[in-house]
Amino acid sequence: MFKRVLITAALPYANGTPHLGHMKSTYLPADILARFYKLKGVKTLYVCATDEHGTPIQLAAEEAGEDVEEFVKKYHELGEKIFKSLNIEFDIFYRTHSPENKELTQMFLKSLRENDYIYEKTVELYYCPACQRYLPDRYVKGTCPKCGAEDQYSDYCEKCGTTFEVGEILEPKCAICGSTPILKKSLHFIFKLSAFSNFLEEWLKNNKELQPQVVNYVLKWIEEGLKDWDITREKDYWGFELPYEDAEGKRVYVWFDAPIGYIASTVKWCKDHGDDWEKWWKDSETKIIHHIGKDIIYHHYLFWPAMLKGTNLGFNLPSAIPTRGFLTLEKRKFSKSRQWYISVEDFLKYFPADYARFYLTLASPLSLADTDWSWSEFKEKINNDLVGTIGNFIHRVLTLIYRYFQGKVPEPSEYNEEEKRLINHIKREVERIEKLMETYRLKLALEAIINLAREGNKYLNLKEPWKAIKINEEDAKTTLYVAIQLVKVIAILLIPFIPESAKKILNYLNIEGRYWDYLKKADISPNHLIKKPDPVFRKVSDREIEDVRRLLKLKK
Ligand code: B3M
Ligand code: ZN
Repeated sequence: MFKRVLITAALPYANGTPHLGHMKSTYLPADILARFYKLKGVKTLYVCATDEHGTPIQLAAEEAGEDVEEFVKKYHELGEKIFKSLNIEFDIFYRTHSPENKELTQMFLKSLRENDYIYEKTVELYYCPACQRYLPDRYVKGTCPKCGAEDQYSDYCEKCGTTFEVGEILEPKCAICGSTPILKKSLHFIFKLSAFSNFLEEWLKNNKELQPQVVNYVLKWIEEGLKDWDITREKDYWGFELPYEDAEGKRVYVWFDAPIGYIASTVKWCKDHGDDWEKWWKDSETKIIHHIGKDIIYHHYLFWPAMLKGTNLGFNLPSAIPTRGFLTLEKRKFSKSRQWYISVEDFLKYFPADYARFYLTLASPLSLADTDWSWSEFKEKINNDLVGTIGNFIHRVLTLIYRYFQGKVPEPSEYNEEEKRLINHIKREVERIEKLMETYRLKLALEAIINLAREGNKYLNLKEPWKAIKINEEDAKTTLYVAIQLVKVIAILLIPFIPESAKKILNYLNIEGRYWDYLKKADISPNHLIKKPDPVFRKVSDREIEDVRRLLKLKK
């Protein structure tokens, strides 16, 4: 058993703003899980930060004519606002360019070197004399020596799939200014990932919470042989300094300090709240759950556990790493440069945040497969499942109680077979939904909640309390008593998924406080007063769908 849950979501780069695609693969599932554990009363921290170092960010700042520190700060604040607007509720949204992260990163580097997991090596690098800077792989382009394809990155040919070492590509050109780079030698520090092959293999095979689909991939990479990892960049790189006397002002590669940012965010939160960060990272009763998109599997399933292990400082390894595929938009890749994406801001001009959360959850299975955002499906899920099934059931029950019993929950008589069956079924479903949530299958959990509402509607249609009230009032009372218990269950289960709407329903129900106990143990008692209900959801119109579609066309 565990006492604490530390939940992280991959750190967004501080040179762009997260869109609905990022929300579906990473931030929303993590947020739902964090809300779920908090609801259950488990000590939970949900941490994130902007990932602020590296060449792309440095160049973007230069291009914008801004100081890089100002630039990342601006994007940090922008990101913070966007997450808030979708009710992604981090306990802390910190930054990798922070004193805490610097200190921790240097601590990692020192320990790993002391333990012989970091060694020196002279490497050859491209240097652009015109720009007067070293050029990372992606900033040199040339012709593939194997297939002759032009305009390929210096480390990989997209045409024939060959990977290159520095110096192999023909006619290299600086991607920034177009001039021809020269090769320079430099002393670099290399992380000995290869030394962890056996350890990682064991860990991957024994940890039953890791996604089998991903584990199989990663085991194949280990089988093919892990390459050691150059974690050094040159002086003019935007990143932390290496804490070594022989490092001559060289810098730390962004992917080394980025995951350490998870710890730094925790440290900062603990400082601010008088808590002990080591409990969150070293205590065996803490569960650490990283949420990521499928493009950063290598970093989280290999580099990161090896780094943690290699320090020998007693860090826990990740308990689980829920990994999800991307979101396509009407079957095409989200692309900011092609203006084919839905910004959170645009979405919220038309619909409430909960509508995105609801639909994205249904479009986000625990799987590497990409899923699609389609506006017509969005409309269908909102109108049929959220409004037609959930909203309708809740509204029917609340208004009937309000109308016939002046808002007072009626006293039930004896249950018939149907009622006994339904009550048992609800109990079993709550247990099952809890299990689904604990194993990160949020889409299935939400579908099960929708189904509960569907059963609720069926039960009402069968019992017809609006007719029974005239001929058999006792029966109408029992029906509405049972039905409002189901409304309560549904509303509480919905809190992690659609928190704003759930709050409204709970407010009509006039219950508050220890929801999880309320869900599993207590009924809403007879004579309890509910408030006058209004419909919580509204349908999406064809007009609105046309409008948002037009917005996309404009972008194209
Ligand atoms: N900044 C973003 C990405 O590749 C990258 C994640 C860092 S997580 C430590 O999706
Ligand atoms: Zn150049």
